[in-house]
Amino acid sequence: MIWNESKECMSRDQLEELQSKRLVKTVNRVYHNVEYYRKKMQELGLEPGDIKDIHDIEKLPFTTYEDLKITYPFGLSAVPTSELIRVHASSGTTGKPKIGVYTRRDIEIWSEAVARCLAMAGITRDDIIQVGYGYGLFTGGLGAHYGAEYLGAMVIPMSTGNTKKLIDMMIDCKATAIACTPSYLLHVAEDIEKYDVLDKIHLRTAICGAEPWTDEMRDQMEKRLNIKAYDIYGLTEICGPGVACDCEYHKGLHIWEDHFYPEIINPTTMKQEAEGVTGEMVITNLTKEGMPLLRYRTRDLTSLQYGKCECGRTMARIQRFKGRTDDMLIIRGVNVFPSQVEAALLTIDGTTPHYMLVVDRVDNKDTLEVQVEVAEKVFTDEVSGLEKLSEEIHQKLKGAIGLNAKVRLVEPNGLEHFDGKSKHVIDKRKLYE
Ligand code: DLL
Repeated sequence: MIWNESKECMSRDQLEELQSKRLVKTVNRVYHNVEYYRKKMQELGLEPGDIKDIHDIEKLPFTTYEDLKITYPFGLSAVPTSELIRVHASSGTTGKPKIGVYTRRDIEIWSEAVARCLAMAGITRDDIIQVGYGYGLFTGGLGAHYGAEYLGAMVIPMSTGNTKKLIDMMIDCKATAIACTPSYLLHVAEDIEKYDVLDKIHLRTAICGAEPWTDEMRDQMEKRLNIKAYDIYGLTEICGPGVACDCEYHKGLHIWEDHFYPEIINPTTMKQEAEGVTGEMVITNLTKEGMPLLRYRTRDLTSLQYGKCECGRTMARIQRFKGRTDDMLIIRGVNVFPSQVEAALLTIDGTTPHYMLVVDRVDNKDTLEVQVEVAEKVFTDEVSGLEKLSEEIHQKLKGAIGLNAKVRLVEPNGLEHFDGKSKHVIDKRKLYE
């Protein structure tokens, strides 16, 4: 279902006109209200009048995590505190959290953006949706909650941390949809199988995001739970979940370009890349009042596809994320993303998507150990079966990442399972730096 047809399906010409108007307004707002941005623009010899339409965006300065740290917590706010009604934060990998602040209108726009995503996943006001993202500073819980209410669906605000209760409520309330991280949904699926209650659940749809996942993982979840699973993207700095989501054709995530202007840049030259070329995604807030960011470098690696989708939407599509620039491991000179390992593992029968890459440096040489949790049915097999599986994983990984990794099979539930964002890397080399 299309929630807001006049926006989601508008012609590219109309969209460009709207984006131009909104960019000019945002640039004026930050220039006059945010000293940090005014200085950044002045350093480039820029005045608001130099930005006349959306094509002038390349003249504007980038915003980075470093800028957020310098201005932490409210230095990029463009309105007086009396107009702000909410703050969210995401733990940065190092140092200060990444903050987002919101006016009442920002919350309304964000809720509508999430409602568009939920509608795209086929969720309606007749649905009962369990929100299994964490509630609190993290944007996942409250973001999905407000979006689902905006749509008119009934929300069960589960949060994370108690899977048994979540499954009990899922059965008792006949929940038809769930919003949570893909790794948590997997954990939920395993417990549903463990308690043997698959025939008691009414789930049809899952809306998963907050971390990278693969088509192989989608296939697995859809089959195990007999549902349709959709990918939702967002980040605290821009607003939270609901920046983009994929439709039933799964050909990329439609980004709501009337609010969030996307660019792909080459992170080395900092120049814009053409359609279809992978690079770092940069997003500009076109309508945010509380803390509008100009050309925010997300560190997420992907490409953009324009052109009308079969679903009728005209909004650009973000292709599956390759990872983050700060996720990329360089092992013996080879670039490795955890998502490549995940995709390879999921093609092998008997493995699970619970895995950990342990990177170390021994005698000045990088080593990689891939720990993989195996499925219950395999674990009860004989040793020879496990040896064969280990060798199969070794070969598949070599094909996928071009490295000889040491494979260590781990018994079911032997690795940590996450109910929020999952972690897949232990890089011991960093400990010595
Ligand atoms: O993760 C917001 C969110 C909540 C999105 C719930 C979707 C669902 P942060 O904690 O600020 O915000 O983390 C943002 O998570 O830059 C990506 O690297 C990653 N990420 C978010 N969604 C996806 C996704 C929330 N669908 C960071 N696929 C982003 C891949 C994702 N990565």
